[in-house]
Amino acid sequence: MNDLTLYYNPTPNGHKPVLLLEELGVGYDIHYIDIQRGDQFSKTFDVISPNNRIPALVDHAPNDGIDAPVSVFESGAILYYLADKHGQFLPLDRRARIEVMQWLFWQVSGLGPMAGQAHHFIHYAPENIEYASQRYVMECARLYSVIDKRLVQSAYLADEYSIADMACWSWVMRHHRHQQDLADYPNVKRWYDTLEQRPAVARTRQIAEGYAGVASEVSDEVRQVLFTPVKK
Ligand SMILES: N[C@@H](CCC(=O)N[C@@H](CS)C(=O)NCC(=O)O)C(=O)O
Repeated sequence: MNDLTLYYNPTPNGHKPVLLLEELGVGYDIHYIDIQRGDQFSKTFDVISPNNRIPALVDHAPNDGIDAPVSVFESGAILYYLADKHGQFLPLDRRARIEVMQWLFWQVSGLGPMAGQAHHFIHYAPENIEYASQRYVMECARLYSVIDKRLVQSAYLADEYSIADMACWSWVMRHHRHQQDLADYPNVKRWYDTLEQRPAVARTRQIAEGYAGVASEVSDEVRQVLFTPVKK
């Protein structure tokens, strides 16, 4: 057993910690959470991830002088925890670090939720609500323009390749699902093509292929698990 256990499903938020772990080259075990079946609502997972979402991480050997595991939920917090612990992909210098953190926060509060809602209304909603899907597609377009503008000045979102790029890559890889064409964002396309050449990105894709993700068409049963407003 490795010191790190990643609670995972092959979704954009799930890819993020895999990519970082692959970049770091540290050992980890994957605990697959079948979100279509409702594993995220189990009592044991609720202790690790009170938001009932993947990903989550348990570090059984945090090496911080305290003899207890560290448990982390929220993809951004997991990226921060691992990058900070291993001293990679997150600079120590305060100005450089906040540059990474601002793009990481931008991703977890903006691109992820907006693209996620676009996916929902385009692909999963039981009825077509044009206003909702267009609202989220337009917001995705705005957000892609923001990073396109940033990537005119810099090869990466911060000065160097960092956890902010990893967080954004995992959603940009689904650009067609939120109806974005990378031809409209030449700098995002250049950045994306550069990241696609990284061996850790290829391994992340390969790992994802080994697990069943959320199907592009979901059954009523799965819709009930994933999209019912209140769970007891
Ligand atoms: N803000 C969270 C979002 C996590 C999230 O939405 N995870 C999705 C998969 S991408 C999930 O677990 N969905 C299960 C559900 O909706 O019940 C993060 O960044 O970790």
